[in-house]
Formats: sequence, structure tokens, C-alpha cells
Amino acid sequence: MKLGVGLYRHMLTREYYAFARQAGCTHVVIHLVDYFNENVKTIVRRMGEAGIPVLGYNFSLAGVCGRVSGPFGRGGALSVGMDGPVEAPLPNGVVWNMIYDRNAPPGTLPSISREELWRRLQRFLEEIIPVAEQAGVQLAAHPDDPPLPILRQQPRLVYQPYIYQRLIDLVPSKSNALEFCVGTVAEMTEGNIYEAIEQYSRQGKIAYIHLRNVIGKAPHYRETFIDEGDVDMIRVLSILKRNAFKGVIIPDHTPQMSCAAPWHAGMTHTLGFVLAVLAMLESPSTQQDEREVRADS
Ligand SMILES: [Mn+2]
Repeated sequence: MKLGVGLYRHMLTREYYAFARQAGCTHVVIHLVDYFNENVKTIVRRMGEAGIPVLGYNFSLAGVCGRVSGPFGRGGALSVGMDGPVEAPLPNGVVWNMIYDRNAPPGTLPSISREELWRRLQRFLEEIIPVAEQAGVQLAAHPDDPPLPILRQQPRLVYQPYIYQRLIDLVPSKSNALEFCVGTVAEMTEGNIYEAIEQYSRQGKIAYIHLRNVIGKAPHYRETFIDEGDVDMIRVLSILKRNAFKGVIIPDHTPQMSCAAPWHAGMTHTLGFVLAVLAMLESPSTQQDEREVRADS
């Protein structure tokens, strides 16, 4: 397992790289948006040439929406959550909260069927996966955040843990992989976060991990600090280690800590927690303790 941090375009500076190294990261996940004039196949080919191994993506019309923010973290730390579904339809020319067509006619996007959404994903994967295979790049699908079957009157793709399997099986390939978001999967109303991590890491299908904790289930949940939510992170990381997960783990969002650098403090808190758990799992004394427990039982 490798530890990383997610950086947006404006964070691609020496200062942020130094911060990442100092916090224990060996990798970064770069979050680039607003690239509608580029071509996905070209991006994938260029990534292969540059030695960038994974392209994360969301296949979603409504994208992230309906979040509320408030003092939901321990000690009143500012965090986000959700309080019920969002019905407002998408305006024409907008997808994933981004305007892709400034000249779109007034009005709203008509709803499509769930099967139409899957047909579109299949067409996308059948076009892109062969290019990704040739470039040595993995595509990694993020589940729908928040995970609801319908949002803004449009169907959503992966809103229960078992549906990830349909996505993998749609176009079988090493390049068809998952960006496993622990917080989002934990918010899903069916299944179990630990079984889901077991199922997909055992298949070697997790390209990288978003790690965050949460209290509650969609559409009523709150994001929390890494060590205070519903998810037992030590159990999560133990399953990944047992299944020889080789990819990168990054903190997803964290609550903002009350200080001059709320993002940095939140990130270092989560990264420090993960470093400690990974050190514990690697420690010869932990492994010796486990052997002794097994021998006793
Ligand atoms: Mn995520």
C-alpha cells in the first residue's frame, strides 16, 4: 500500500509537494476538471507516455450535489453531509455541476432511463478501455457520491456496493478498475463496507482508495474525522493488507480543523492516522501477536 494526497490544479506547487512528502506521502492524485475541449483517448495515451498509471473518473450526470455543511466533526469541526434527496432537475448544458455548453437552450435536461445510462457507460468503456490497455493505464470508477438511485431526476450508476461488480464485468479488462471510495460505499444502504472491500480487493480490481469516515447512510449522513465515524479503519486497512493491495490510498475530504491552515491540518491528521495503522500492520510485534492469538485459539 502507498500513501498519497489529492491535489487540485492550483495546488501543483513545490510547497504542496513538500507538504505531501513531509506528511509521509510518496504519491499524489491530481484532480483536474474543466477539460471539456480535450479528448479522453488522447489524455489516456499521453498519461501512458508520461508513466501516470491510473485515470479516476465519475460516470454521472448530476455528480456530487445536495451537500450541506456544518459543525459535524468532533469539536465542532466544519464538515459536510446530506439531509435528504435533491429533486431539482439539471439545466440544459450542465453536467457534473459544470457548464459544458454555454449556448444550450433554456430548460432542463429530460430524464434518461437507468438502462440508457448503462448503455452509455458500455459504449464509453468499449471505446476507451482498448486505448487504456495499449497505454498501460487503468481507468478507475468512483461510485456515485452521494449514493442514491436517482438524483436531480437522473439515474445514478453505482449506488450500492454490489453494482460495482456489474461495472467490472461489463468490459472485462485489467484496465477496467475501481476508485474505491470508502466513505461513499459506507453511506450505501445495502451491503457491508468490509465485505465490499474484501470482494473487490480480492479480485485485484481496486486501483486506488479514497479514505474518509462517515456517520449515517444516504440520504442522511455526516462526514467525520477518520477515527470517529461508523467505519473501523483498522479493519479496512487490514483487509487491504491481507489481499495484498498495491495501490495508493489518499484521504478523501476531511473536516476543517480550526486553525490558520484548516485543509493542511485535516489532511495531516488523517495521513498521520493512516501512517500509524500501516506501521502497526507492518510491525513484527503485531504479526507475532497475531500468530500467538492464532496458536491459542
Ligand atoms: Mn470519494
